Amino acid sequence: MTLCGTNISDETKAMLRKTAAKIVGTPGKGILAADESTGTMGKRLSQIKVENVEENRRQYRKLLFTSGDQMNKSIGGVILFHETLYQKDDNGKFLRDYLKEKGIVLGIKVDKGVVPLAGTFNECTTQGLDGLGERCAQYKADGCDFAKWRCVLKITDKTPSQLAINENANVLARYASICQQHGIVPIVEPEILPDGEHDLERCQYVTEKVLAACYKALSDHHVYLEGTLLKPNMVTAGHSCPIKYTPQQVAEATVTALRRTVPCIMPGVTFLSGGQSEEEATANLNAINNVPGIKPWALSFSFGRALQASVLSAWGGKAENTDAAKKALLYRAQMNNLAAQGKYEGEVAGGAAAQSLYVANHQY
Ligand code: 5MM
Repeated sequence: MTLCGTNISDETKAMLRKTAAKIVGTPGKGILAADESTGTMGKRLSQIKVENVEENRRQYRKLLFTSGDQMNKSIGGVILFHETLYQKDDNGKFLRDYLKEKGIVLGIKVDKGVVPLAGTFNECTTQGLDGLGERCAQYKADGCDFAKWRCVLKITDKTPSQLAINENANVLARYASICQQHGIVPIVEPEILPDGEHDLERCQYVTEKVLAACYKALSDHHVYLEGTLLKPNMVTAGHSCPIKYTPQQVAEATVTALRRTVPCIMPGVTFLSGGQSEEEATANLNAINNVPGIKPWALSFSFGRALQASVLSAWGGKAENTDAAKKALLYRAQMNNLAAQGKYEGEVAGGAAAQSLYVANHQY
């Protein structure tokens, strides 16, 4: 007979549960997704006219990780890109140690990016399984206790195809199983892109199908759900949909999709922001936490763009702006901390936080 988590020891299971609890177990805590690969970082830096070289990426990540002691009130974990894990400051201190000193859990992006899925209408899967076990062992030894793997699905008249849904669910489950065997909590991220004219109902339908397939695959691969986290899209209408929905409608659709598909034993849902403006993502997260009725998981954030857009814009690559940029990160983290508890009351409109961060066909 095969059971959930049969291939890992009770000790490993306890370790995985403890890690997940450290990341999202305190109400309001979420994740800073700072794992932009070099190409994606180039896009972020070009927006502020900063050259995409290792030194600038090092300066920027150091800024993020030294933003202040209050960081760990809102941020339970930070996802790093491989390069960042091994970068040091001018005194030879690993940047990652600034996070560890604050009790923030280190995460690492272990996928190797999206590749075309032949025979589909421009759909994709995510590569990186080769050598993943060895990489996980090394990352664990170097201080990482959780990992992230992002798959991408697209909504059009013809997609997502069943092939894309199944393939991406399977590869996420394989990745999750390998991580757990190395004592690493896998974040399962099946991102449904917001491109298109589709309405909220269509996004909800597709999200339910995708999540249901993911949990079937995770079960097939005996993944220990208590030692995982889920990083889904919020259920939103397509970016070009003429109908505008309220945060309450988004929240109702999102929580319904989760209730229908995500086992209650899974500890935390950490949403991606998916090109929403910082304020929009925060307001939607807040509404999600205020949907009445049973919500057995932590409902929190693992934002990339929606935690960093105003930081990048405040920094602008200039040393004299470092303090302002750090403040911007702490502020956004605090707003999302409130939202993850359903206590966010909005903020002064019109700043950088209100600007859309949507990028068409955002595959990196
Ligand atoms: C932060 O960006 C993450 C890594 O992207 P790459 O493909 O460049 O390596 C990305 O996976 C991110 O964590 C998620 O898309 C969520 O980010 P957003 O900006 O949607 O919150």
